[in-house]
Formats: sequence, C-alpha cells, structure tokens
Amino acid sequence: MNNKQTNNLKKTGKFFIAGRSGQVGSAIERKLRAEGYENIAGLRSKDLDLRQQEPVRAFFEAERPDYVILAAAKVGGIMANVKAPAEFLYDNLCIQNNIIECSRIYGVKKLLFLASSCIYPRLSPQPMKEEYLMDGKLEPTNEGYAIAKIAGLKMCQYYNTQYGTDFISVMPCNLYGYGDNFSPEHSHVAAALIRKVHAAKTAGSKTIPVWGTGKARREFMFVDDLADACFYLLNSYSGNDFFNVGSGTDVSIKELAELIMNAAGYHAELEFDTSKPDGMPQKLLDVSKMEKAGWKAKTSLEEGLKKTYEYFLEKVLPAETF
Ligand code: GFB
Repeated sequence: MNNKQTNNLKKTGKFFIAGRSGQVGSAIERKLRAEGYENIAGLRSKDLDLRQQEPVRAFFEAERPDYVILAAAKVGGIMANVKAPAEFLYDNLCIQNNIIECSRIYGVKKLLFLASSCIYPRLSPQPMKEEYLMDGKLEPTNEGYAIAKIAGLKMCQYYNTQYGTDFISVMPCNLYGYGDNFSPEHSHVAAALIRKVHAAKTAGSKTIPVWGTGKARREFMFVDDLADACFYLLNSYSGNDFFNVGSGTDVSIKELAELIMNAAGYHAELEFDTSKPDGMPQKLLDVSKMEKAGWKAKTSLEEGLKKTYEYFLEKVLPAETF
C-alpha cells in the first residue's frame, strides 16, 4: 500500500467539479459549500464537451484548478447500458482520459475519480471486497461502462506511481436521491420505480410494472452520503488504494418496490416483466475498509426514499412539460 501523508483541502483552493450539474457532482458541490468551500469551477456539458481534448485543455489552462472531482460520466440504468455499450465505453474513456491527463499536466494537487460497484465480476463472492477486482468475467449488461471505470481507476494508480500525482478513486454502490434522472426507460431502478409507483397512484392502477424477476439484489445509497464519503476521503487519504462506498446492506428489487410504495403511500400488485434482464444477481459491497478508515453511511433506505419521493413531487414533476 502506497500510503503517504495527506494535506487537508485548503478553503481557498479552486475546485473543478466535472459533472457539476449531474446527480453526484451536484451532491459534492452541496457538501463542499456546506463545509465552506466556495471556489468552485465547472461548466455544463453543453458549454464544455469533456470528450474533446482541446476544449478540456483550454479549460484547465484558463482555470488552473487545485482539486478535481471527476464525477462526469455517461451513466444510465440497465437498459441504457444494454442499448449503447459503445457510447458507454467511448464517452467515458474520453472524458476520464482528458481530465486525468490534464490534471497531471496542470499540476492538480488532488483528484477524486468516481467509479462504480459494477467493476466487480458478475459472480463475485458477496459482499464484494476491493481485492476481487479483475478476478472474473464482468456482468455483460454493463461491461462497456465497467471497462471504462476499471481503466479510470487504473489510470489514477499508474499516474500516482509514474508521475507522483495524488489521484484517488471510490467505488459507490447503486445511488439514488436528489438530482437523479427519472426517465422511464434510461434511469436506474430506484428513480424508475418512483415514477412508476407515482403514475399508478395518480391513475389508480391496480398493477405496477417491474422489470426482471424482482429477485436481483442491490445495495442502495443516498447520494448525499456518497458526497460525504468523498469529502472525507479527499481530506484524509492519499495513496494507491481504492475504496468501496455503500450502505453495507442490500434488498431485492421486489423489496425496493415495496419500500417505494410505502414512501408514496400507495400499494398495488407488482407485475414482473421477465423479458427484461435482471443484470447481476447480487451487488453488495464489503464496506469494512471505509469503516476502518472511520466513515459510515448515515441515511436509511426508508428515509432516503421518502426524501427522494418528495423531491420528485416538488422539483421534478413541476419542471416537466408534457
Ligand atoms: O438500476 P439498474 O438499472 O442497474 O437496475 P444495475 C437494477 C435492477 O432493477 C435490474 C431491475 O435487476 C432491473 O431488472 N428493474 C426493475 C429496473 N424495474 C426497473 C426499471 O423500471 N428500471 C430499471 N432501470 N431497472 C447498473 C449499470 O446496473 O448499475 C450501470 O447498468 C451502473 O452501468 C449502475 O453501474 C450502478 O444495478 O443492474
């Protein structure tokens, strides 16, 4: 383990949050501002295409960030990944290559790369420890995305080794919460089921469609807990280890749907569409390394889903125009 002494983040330091308007980037910005960090740069993807090397280089030349949060990525739920594996691989490789390399060239003091629990093999023993990385075949439904994320975390390690940079990586479990994408087809499961349960409630439907068998198991974490973990690591860790970040417990998709029905105060029969894939049978992180480092998630799934349902009602639905 290449562990070296770390300096705490300086309040005057300039942050570049790549993916600032996304779910994870905006949660990290909320956390930084709550902790008194105000010097934050970051453009919307329509103003800075992170897949293009030259505009990214020009941005670094102009902004000279001290700290970089690499939360920009092409993301989506299981069917979005199945339909566009080439884009999930290409876009993510381009984005992370450009930002990691520019961070080296422009002497960024610390970079945090957001990977994903889907980097672990499909049939990993559960819960999944950090050392299971590359011990077996990946889950086919998100192989392109996983390969890009593995490349990103390896790049951070190799850059540290070869160039003496301070680039660290985290592996979050499935996320939900504020800033999520609630698209019916492309979103992740928690947001999709919130929309479906609410639609059933509004229409008074007796059934709710759920993809797959409902037996796949997932670990969910409220996105603000992830932001808290990222801030904790940025302030306390430098080295070539990477960290699983999760809630430490999983539920079946059927149980998740039931919890969402509780949050929405509406119950109907779940209708499982087994023509849609389950994906990995189980995805549960071993979070003991993070716990030993002194960090634990705070938000229960029940509480987080309630907050997310309220957010969907108050912020997402009113902004939709159809
Ligand atoms: O969240 P999700 O799309 O991601 O789906 P993954 C999880 C499970 O929920 C699968 C079931 O077993 C789905 O069959 N599911 C049930 C649904 N109903 C729905 C629905 O309406 N929408 C969706 N999306 N799922 C993703 C990867 O895998 O995990 C990403 O594809 C990323 O690349 C993310 O890594 C964290 O956990 O299967």
